[in-house]
Amino acid sequence: MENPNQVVLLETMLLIRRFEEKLEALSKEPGKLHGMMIVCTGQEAVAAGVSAALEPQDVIISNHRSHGHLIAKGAEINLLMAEIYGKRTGYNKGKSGTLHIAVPEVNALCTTTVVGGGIPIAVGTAFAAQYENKDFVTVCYFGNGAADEGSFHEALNLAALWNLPVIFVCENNVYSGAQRQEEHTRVKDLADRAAAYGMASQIVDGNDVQRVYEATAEAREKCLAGDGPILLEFKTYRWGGHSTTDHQVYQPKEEIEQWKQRCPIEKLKKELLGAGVLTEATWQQLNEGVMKQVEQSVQFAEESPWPDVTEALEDIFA
Ligand SMILES: Cc1ncc(C[n+]2csc(CCOP(=O)(O)OP(=O)(O)O)c2C)c(N)n1
Repeated sequence: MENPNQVVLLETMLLIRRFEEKLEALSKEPGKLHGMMIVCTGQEAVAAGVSAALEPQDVIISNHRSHGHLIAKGAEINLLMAEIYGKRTGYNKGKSGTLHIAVPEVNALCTTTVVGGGIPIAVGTAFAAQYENKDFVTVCYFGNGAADEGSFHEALNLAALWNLPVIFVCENNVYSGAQRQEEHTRVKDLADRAAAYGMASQIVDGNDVQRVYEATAEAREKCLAGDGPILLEFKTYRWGGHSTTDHQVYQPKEEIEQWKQRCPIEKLKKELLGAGVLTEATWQQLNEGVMKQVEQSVQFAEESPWPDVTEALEDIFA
């Protein structure tokens, strides 16, 4: 297992951060974006570290907090931004908007906002891999709240029973909507639940991109050797409210500040500056390059056409 390029990891996290900062800014401008934006600010190391350990053929199933997962898996931000704007050039022809984006081009097969709804779907794609003897794993992203849904328990049980090549990625960001974890379960470490199904699990610092990468790479190897599935619980924190319409009154300011001190981007940046891999000048260049890409994606989206009304009933199954 070869370590990923650390500057690429940093760039991926930075791209996710700047892309979503832009979405937050645009959502405050009248007439730009439709609906609320659900961002993963503070949690970027999970998406970046997980995807660094995956191959193009590996499948991801995402949830409502999806932008980071999609960007890290290789989705192009022009097409993502256009989709979020609802434009014809977006990945799903403007019909998905921010919450349901699928990017089959990079095997990001499904984003579902039904909390816990993606977990059985991931068991399905993992079953397909096993049944057809194909060399790919499925990664399923979900939050700590989703781990209290019935679908989580049924899906994990079946995945373990059938030894399926699926990596269950629980992004434990402390909250689930406005509820803290201790308000919806007495279990402290959700990874403990894997034992109930005879499944392996690991608790990992979700703000350390290298640790995230290593845990996922190891899990992937196990899955491909027929030794799956596994539950990875990444401990992290949601800096913002549940969405851009949430005023965060329930989140203690000191808690947010403490977690900001553990910013995954700052952590890696500091390490790379210390190791001489990065200088302040190359960091500036990286940041400016990322901001330019994000600005270009906005321009692409704004200049793109709206879908035609005649297409409204295309691409639907019922
Ligand atoms: C089945 C279902 N119940 C409730 C909701 C409303 N809802 C949307 S996101 C969310 C919180 C999910 O929390 P968690 O799974 O911890 O993910 P996070 O938002 O923290 O990333 C809720 C309750 C929903 N979309 N689907």
